[in-house]
Amino acid sequence: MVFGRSDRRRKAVTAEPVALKILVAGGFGVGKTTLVAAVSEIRPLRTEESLTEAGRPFDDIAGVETKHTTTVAMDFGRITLREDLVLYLFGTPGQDRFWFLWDELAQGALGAVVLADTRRLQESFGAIDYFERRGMPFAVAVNCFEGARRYPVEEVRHALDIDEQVPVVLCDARQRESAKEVLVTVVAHAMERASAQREPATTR
Ligand SMILES: Nc1nc2c(ncn2[C@@H]2O[C@H](COP(=O)(O)OP(=O)(O)OP(=O)(O)O)[C@@H](O)[C@H]2O)c(=O)[nH]1
Ligand SMILES: [Mg+2]
Repeated sequence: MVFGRSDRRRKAVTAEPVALKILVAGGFGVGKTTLVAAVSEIRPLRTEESLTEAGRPFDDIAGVETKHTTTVAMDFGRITLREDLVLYLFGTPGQDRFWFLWDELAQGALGAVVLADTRRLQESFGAIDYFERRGMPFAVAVNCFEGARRYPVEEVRHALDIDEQVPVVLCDARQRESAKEVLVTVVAHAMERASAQREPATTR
């Protein structure tokens, strides 16, 4: 009787999925909120505020003139990649004046997606610097906006001056499958890096 009960409990414990935290970062208006909403299986939490006339001197909407709102705290969503692997997604605010929130959002994260728009690559420099400096694994996802010229990933890598090991992929942040692929890339990259770091250094 007792054995049966503990056995059941053990089963329940092993069935618990692994939960990982992933950041969705990048500059202003690159599609972070869009990506989280596209993949989330729960209604995503958003913290959008209207872009106003008063904010015009600070909010550079050049290139994203159709944009009316901006994230002021974070986006939050969840996606089950496999039955034993759940990702919690935290989208960062894109504007410089919200940088102070990043350290809190980044705590405990396994890795990050840095979204980039090839028409405004410089928007995502700050996010790349941030993760490089902290040694947090990240992948760059080029969000292919309609009307934007397409560049080969190697050209984007060169323009962003990022390491060869950092994955660079093309995506459409509005498409669930495309956004999911980006997340799989980040998780795989972070896992690879973690296992490489665990391996003992080779002796020369
Ligand atoms: N055509 C096209 N439009 C997109 C795509 N991704 C986002 N958009 C649009 O671009 C605008 C910006 O998207 P958001 O998801 O709000 O960008 P964000 O990175 O969260 O912006 P901030 O939070 O203000 O930094 C929105 O109007 C989206 O509808 C895309 O892949 N293609
Ligand atoms: Mg946003």
